[in-house]
Amino acid sequence: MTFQLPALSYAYNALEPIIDARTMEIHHTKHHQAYIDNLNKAIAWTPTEQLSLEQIFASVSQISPAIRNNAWGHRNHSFFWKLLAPVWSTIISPVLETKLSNAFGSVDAFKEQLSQAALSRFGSWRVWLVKTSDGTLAITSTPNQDNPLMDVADVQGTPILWLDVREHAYYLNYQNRRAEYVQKFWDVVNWSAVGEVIGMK
Ligand code: MN3
Repeated sequence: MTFQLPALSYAYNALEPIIDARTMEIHHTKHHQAYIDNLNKAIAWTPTEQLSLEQIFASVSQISPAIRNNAWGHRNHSFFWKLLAPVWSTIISPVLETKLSNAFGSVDAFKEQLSQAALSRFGSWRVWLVKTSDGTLAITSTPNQDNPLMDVADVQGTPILWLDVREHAYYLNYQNRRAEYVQKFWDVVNWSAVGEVIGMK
């Protein structure tokens, strides 16, 4: 199976002024594409070539780091694009607001806790909102391209939302002002998509 870059459901400039068109284009066509190219290169002429992404993840302990990192990079970014929407184009539903408030105190407290988690990590960490196996919501972080779906994750669960805080996600617009990027990120979250994922098992 050869993996291909998924198209975005919005234009590169759709998230301006929070995320600029150039950053989106580079992030999508260079960074995400690179994960896909490296994944296709790593699986070529190996038995893994016959597997779907889900099958690759299911046997993650038996596959090479190159396949593992690039497969997750591909999956994480495909997911990330769906979590974004034009500024204030979606709202938090009452059901979602209740779930977030029950777990974190309030929606603002949830945003604050996830932002703090994102800003307190250095290097290649990812910060996630996950739904754990008992149905509760939790914030956790994973190194590199790892994911809370992996059996090696400290907190395992279904990813609901993650925030890309690598420099390539914001540097053109924000340079060293990562905190400002994290703060403004909330204005382009696709709350409809987040609500849908939370509703899933
Ligand atoms: Mn990225």
